[in-house]
Amino acid sequence: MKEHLLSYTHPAENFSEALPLGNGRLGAMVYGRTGRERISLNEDSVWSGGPRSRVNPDAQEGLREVRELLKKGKISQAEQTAMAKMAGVPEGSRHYMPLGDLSLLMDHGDGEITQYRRTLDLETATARITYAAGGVTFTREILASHPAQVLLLRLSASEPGRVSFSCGLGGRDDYYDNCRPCAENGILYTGGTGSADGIFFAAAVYAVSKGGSVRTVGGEVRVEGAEEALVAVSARTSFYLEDYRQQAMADARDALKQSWEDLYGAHVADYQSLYRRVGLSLQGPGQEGDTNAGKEALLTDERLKAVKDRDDIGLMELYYNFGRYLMISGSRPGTQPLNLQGIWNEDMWPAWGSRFTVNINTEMNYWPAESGNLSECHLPLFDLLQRVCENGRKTAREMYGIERGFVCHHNTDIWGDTAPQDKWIPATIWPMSGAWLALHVFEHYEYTQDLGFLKAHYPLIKEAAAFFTEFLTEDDKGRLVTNPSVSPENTYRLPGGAEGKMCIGPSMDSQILTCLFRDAIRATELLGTDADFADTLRELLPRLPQPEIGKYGQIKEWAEDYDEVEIGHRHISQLFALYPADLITPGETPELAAAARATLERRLSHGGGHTGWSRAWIANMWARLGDAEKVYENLRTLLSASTLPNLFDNHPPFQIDGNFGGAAAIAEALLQCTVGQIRLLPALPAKWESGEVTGLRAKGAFTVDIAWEKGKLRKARITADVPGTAKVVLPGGEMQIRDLSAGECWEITG
Ligand code: FUC
Repeated sequence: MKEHLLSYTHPAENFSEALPLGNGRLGAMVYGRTGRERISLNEDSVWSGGPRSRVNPDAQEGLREVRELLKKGKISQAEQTAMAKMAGVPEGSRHYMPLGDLSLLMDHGDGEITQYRRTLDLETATARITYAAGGVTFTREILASHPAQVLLLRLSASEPGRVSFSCGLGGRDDYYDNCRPCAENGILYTGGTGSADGIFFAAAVYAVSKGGSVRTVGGEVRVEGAEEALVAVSARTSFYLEDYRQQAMADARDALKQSWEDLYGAHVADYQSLYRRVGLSLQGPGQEGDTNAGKEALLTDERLKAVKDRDDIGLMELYYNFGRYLMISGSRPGTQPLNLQGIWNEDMWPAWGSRFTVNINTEMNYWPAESGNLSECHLPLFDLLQRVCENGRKTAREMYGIERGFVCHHNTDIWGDTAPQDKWIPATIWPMSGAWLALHVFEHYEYTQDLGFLKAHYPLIKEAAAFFTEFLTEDDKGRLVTNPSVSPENTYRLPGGAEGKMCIGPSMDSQILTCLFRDAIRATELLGTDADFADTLRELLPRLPQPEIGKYGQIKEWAEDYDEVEIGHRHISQLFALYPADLITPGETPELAAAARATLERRLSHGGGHTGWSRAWIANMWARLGDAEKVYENLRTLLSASTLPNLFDNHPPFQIDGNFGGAAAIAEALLQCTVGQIRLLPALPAKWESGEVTGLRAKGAFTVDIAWEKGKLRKARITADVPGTAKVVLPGGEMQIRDLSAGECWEITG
């Protein structure tokens, strides 16, 4: 199948039914309403307030006390002290905010609306709404252009002179200060998020028409009696530009100097240069009777309801493509990274501030980037990490008295805030996110083999690791452990029945550090730099605790073999080693892999995987364990239980991480890799009977195409970007690819 279309027969009633568009920076949710269209808008730098320094002035004293209290097992006292003396002040980093709503008041009479259709075409990144009113067919096409940096709408009708409407921005009277005509056919809206050192923004709405007239009326642009009209909506902020007002006007005005055909052509060419790098085609149950012509008729919301009772392989294909679509639409070089809602949020006070929650959610957003051949979409994360690093040095010094490196806790914001975010014991004091994010830097290098990138970004890896050379403390077995920390966001039960959250040396921390030290050492070798620092890390590395097996045959989550209070907890941090890391593999650590399986089974048999992102993580873990049927089952549950009508992931509420985690799991079923090893079809579900994937990427800068039929490999092709050697693991054996030169490819036919 070729699944690229989301399709509906009714307008969106709410955000969860509206369709997302984005050019990386500007986001839009299209409701597709007939009388009064609503398109909710975002610009990725519209965040509340300015940068702040929030380190608790009592933090160092608190740190000493908390460490001692934890060592003595006085958990509750330690937690109370930590919240009072270590949590950031004031509480809370900045949050993401909407830009406003574009409304279009359509003037097509009161006739009955018939033949309504609303689609989002992932191949062209274009939303399209058509319906008939009073015998005339009206069409609205909407896209977010990256080349033109505007949201564009084309409105047309089947009869000349019938396109009449008013359009303008609203919905944000709480922070728009000004709205004035800036041209005969354009309005400029300006505002700020309420604080003098915060972010100011400007949005412009311009329109042009073929036939009829365009003029501004009040705070809107009015088009009357046209054959066709184009509307451009732009937005710029002071976060990126000093002359953001001028630029907002120029964006919209200049875009409309071009024809729709040119604008559309440039948009599609730009978008497809990313989207078409990967092609996925799955064949299996649920596709009987589907034809290409009939595909138009498949309604996305109905498929989602039906997938509870029937297989729909095509929907999985669509979900993968949608994940890539969201990545391209929400994260481009130079933009902000994807937050909890990507870039799509219409709430003034969104859930969890729609921030960067960096104890899993932001990282998960980028899991499919490299394998999905969207490496450059990963870059905004490193720009944010740069800001985190700068602030985090200060936090390391002021909060922990550590002069080297940087630290960040479980949330950050557009300014790269690094102080503990809130007062929530299961999450707040967790100094590991800088370390986890730094792993993404090295991962980007591993996939691209871009030494220039590694050189430029190596300081992030180095400083993330350097912090821990001072922060780690010795446990009673002489091992090096974090203190204080948490196993994100879980609660344990002490033998006496009391509960605890904060602890010394949770398993995930040691796993993250094992990977970070390994990557940092490797980076120094590749760059021929910092030999002394590498030696320090080589000494510390063997002293980090390794994953251990507990009384249920599970991977221990904490240093002690505690029970969890909520056995089916959504976080499965102790399996970081299995995915995203590669410290546990069925081939190399079979006992730990069996324990990882026991851990997953234990979580799942107690209601685990109840949030979308958790379900998606679980699917990835099953893929790593090579359990194809469990991958399938969990992907299907992700679709049936945690997916909203517009295909957005549902926490609940909407949270985009599951979309990316789910997309990553689909790729993970088809291809897994470490540097030097490429596994083809490692967890191919039986129901993906036949199929093909082209353009996936593997570490070592390889591009991989795989075709299979009735569950058997039919053909594979591996192309090297740079000279390379790798072991290829096939379903039935292994082969060695030796010394491919740049551009050369290796093929096998099954
Ligand atoms: C973590 C998760 C929650 C949610 C929040 C944004 O705190 O435990 O489930 O995803 O981030």
